[in-house]
Amino acid sequence: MSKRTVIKGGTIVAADRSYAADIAIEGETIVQIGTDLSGDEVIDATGCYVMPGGIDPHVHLKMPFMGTHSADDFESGTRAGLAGGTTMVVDFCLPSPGQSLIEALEGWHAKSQRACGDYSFHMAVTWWGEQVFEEMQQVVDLGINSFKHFMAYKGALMVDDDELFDSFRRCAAIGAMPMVHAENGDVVATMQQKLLEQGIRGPEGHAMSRPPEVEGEATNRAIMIADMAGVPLYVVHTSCEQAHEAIRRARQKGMRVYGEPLIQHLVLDDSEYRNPDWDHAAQRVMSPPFRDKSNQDSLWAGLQAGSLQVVATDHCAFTTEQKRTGIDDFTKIPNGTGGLEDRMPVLWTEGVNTGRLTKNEFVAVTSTNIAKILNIYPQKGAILEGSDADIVVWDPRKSKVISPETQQSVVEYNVFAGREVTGLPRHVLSRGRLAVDDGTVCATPGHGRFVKRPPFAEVNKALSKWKEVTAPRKVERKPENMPACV
Ligand code: DUC
Ligand code: ZN
Ligand code: ZN
Ligand code: ZN
Repeated sequence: MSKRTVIKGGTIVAADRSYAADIAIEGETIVQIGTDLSGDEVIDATGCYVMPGGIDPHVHLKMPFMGTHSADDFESGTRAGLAGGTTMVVDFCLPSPGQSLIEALEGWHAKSQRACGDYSFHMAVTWWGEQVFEEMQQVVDLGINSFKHFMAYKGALMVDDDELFDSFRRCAAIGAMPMVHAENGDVVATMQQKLLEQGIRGPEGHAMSRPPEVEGEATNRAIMIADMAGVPLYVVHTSCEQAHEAIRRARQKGMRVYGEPLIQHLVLDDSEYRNPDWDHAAQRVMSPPFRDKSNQDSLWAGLQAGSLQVVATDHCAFTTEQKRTGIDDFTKIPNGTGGLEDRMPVLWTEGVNTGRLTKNEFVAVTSTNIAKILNIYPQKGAILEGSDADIVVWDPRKSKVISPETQQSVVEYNVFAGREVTGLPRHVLSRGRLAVDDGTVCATPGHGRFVKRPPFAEVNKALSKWKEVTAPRKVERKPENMPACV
């Protein structure tokens, strides 16, 4: 029989309630919740909250992007997550246009072998054709139930509306959920050219080329397409009121549409791009860009009201040297910021400690809602008998000042540097194994496992009032393949 570990003396904080109880773990699993439990080993949780490990549904580890690769790999990225209480991440498998999805997936499995914590993948649809159409079913059979679509990055990753419609209908047929990066890529590309022509070449041009309007429009468009395809929709990195408003309206009509603010957009604003230090501004270049205070207020309100369900990071860290590729041209600055280690402490500090979120809401938006939306609840996202022992013993009095000197990420700066956080993990368990012990990170490379996410049941579909008129087309958008008008 395996060793029995007991977490004693803490208050369990779940998405729906808080209560005092001990937790017994055998192997990788929670086996008992109750009072006065005993075991071979005791983890002291006195004065702490005991919460399900965080899940970050949106990260990019060693992703080939904009001529380089994001700097954190699965080892440093998942270690950073664990250091901050996040026990599972979901990365995006990105086939290059024309590449087999299955071949790309093999590559992603190969590079995740040294992950310290559990992980899953979303599959990106970066091109369209019969092969993609067919392979989407295989991808679902291999444990991936979500397909991401870029409405931006024209000429690289972007797919257009007919491809979105076909892919969304394919998702509906195979029990998968489409996701979108919602920005109007055509308008962004035009704005970028105009700004460069006007001589605006610095990081401030990045935000100017991607105003909230381009995000609001694309969010509305993706929602309309999902409605017509009869499928739920997950909108990644919702950063502004215009996108949030579209999501609210769709939900009010009865559609399953989910919105995912990032911790960066909740607490950092667009004044960062006007910092005279080029490196400082470029380090904060990501898409969508940071917004003004009124948009931040909208995101916080959405988390309170439940119209936005999830807080992620889009962790996609680049070193300053990598950022300098765009020294003369903001369109060449690799897009992305880190945040995996800081998401939970910053959200606790700015959300729970300020009274904007309850502790239970904190657990919902960092873990439980995500597990439910991604169809892995209650294996993940819960402290229940039978759930994986992914657990954070959270000390609400522990403080630190965020600094790149002490972080796990390999990049040499941190967009939250200098910020004091109160509320940090004391212990973190990844499937029963200590990854943070009394504040010291002791994560094990290779311990992380791929988590399969089963397809959604028939009932998990949007309430489209449209009847499907045609089956999704499998063919590539070549003129000779276009059907004749009827
Ligand atoms: N946005 C980023 O900032 N980085 C990675 C991809 C994305 O959409
Ligand atoms: Zn490469
Ligand atoms: Zn994106
Ligand atoms: Zn992303």
